[in-house]
Amino acid sequence: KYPLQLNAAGTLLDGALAAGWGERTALLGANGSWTYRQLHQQADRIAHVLRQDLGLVTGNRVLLRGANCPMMAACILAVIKAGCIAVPTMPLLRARELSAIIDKAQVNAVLCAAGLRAELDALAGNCPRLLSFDDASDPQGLEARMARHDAQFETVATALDDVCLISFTSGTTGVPKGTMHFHRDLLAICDCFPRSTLRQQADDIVIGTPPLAFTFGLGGLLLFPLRVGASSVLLEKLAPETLLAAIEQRRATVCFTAPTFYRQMASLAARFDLSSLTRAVSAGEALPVATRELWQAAAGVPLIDGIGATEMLHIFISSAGDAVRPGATGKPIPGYRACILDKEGKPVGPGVSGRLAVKGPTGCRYLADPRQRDYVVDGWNLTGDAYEMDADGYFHYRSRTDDMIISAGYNIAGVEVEEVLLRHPAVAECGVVGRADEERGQVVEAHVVLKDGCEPGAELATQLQEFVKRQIAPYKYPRSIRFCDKLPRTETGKLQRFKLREA
Ligand code: 3SK
Repeated sequence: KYPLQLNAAGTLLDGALAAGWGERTALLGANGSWTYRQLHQQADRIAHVLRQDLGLVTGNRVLLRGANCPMMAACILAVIKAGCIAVPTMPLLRARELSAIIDKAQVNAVLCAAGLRAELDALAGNCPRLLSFDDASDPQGLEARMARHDAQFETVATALDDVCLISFTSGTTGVPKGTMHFHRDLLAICDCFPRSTLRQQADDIVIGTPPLAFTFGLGGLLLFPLRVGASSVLLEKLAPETLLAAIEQRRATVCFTAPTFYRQMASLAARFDLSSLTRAVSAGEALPVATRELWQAAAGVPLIDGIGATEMLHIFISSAGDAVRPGATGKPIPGYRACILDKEGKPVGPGVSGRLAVKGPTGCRYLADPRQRDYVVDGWNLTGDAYEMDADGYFHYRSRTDDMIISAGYNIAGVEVEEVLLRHPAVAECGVVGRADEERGQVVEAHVVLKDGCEPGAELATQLQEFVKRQIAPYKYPRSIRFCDKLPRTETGKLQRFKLREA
């Protein structure tokens, strides 16, 4: 339904002015806010710098490095508007990881926040042309160059299925993959979940933690609000208190973050006025029922759970409002289809768990990666998640397909044990994995972070084991319990179970 000639950033930015939203607030950052007109002008000036100063041509790749702030947002949009391909990267990446991305994506230029240059400077010979932003004193910096250019740039005519974004994911296994997305994909995600499920409105003020370099954040905090003329608060400092204070101060209406963050915010929520909030989206990890209940009770705002994937660009299963069924992620959002496949790739019916397969307007296209063959089969995207569909068509998360624990012949989903442990008053966070065991093949091992003031030790370990045995089949109880200060997580908040297994 999109025109053959399509530029996603042009559609969003030029479309906003054409819709008369020029004077509306688009972005709120730590140092002030930008209207839609200002965002349009900034992006246009950057696009001129890319094409004229750097000599980039259509299809060139530009690595972006910055925390969530208006300039980072403008850079992403400018790269796409200029017909180039945006390669946003997570702010915490180190030189080695950045170097691997530069090589793999064959990056032609880099736009980097001045405060994050060090890791790229360390690459010396392996970093293409680099311009810093957010440093007004740098005469060669992006802002100084922008000042010499016109605030109007004619959007480069691209095709709807030209690549405009390469998003890297290290996933939970630690081996990075580049996922390529078309111009039409960026608009498709705006026209699916936000319309049917989130019900994004022009007067929304969105806020949240996912980096713009993570497609959860790119969609939720930038593309979705731009599509409807809403406003987005971009936060550089991310802590539960900071997010709660910003919701109160900015009167935010929609929040995007991961389950762990909702859990942490729940214990602090009473100190803040969250009355502006009408929707809270949870994704990035499976949402434990305990966390859903804790947040709802503390903040009075129901959670909209969703599963997405960098490969699929954004959320494809979710439910909101009266359609929510606690314990289930939801149903395929309009535009997507989902089914469960057995080990042979055959669809299974309700009540049987297997691999989740999805089909829709977006899909996986790995950049030069043999794993493409395993991910897309007959047009179905085979996610790495084990799910079960119930008789009413709701999809229930079971585990990552490679995370199923097989102990003495029993299949045990670590997430089910985590659900129970999280209900214990001493447990702040936990991760449950299988540990090799001569007798049982694997045993269930829980890595537990305790709440402040709780004492780790054999007595508490036994209490936790008994607690689990009382609530689910006793063969699932964690025979091994390890207390730790924190759990290994990716920058996007996903638990790295492979690191727990290695521990
Ligand atoms: O990776 C995920 O979990 C995710 C969730 C929502 C939207 C996008 C993504 C990549």
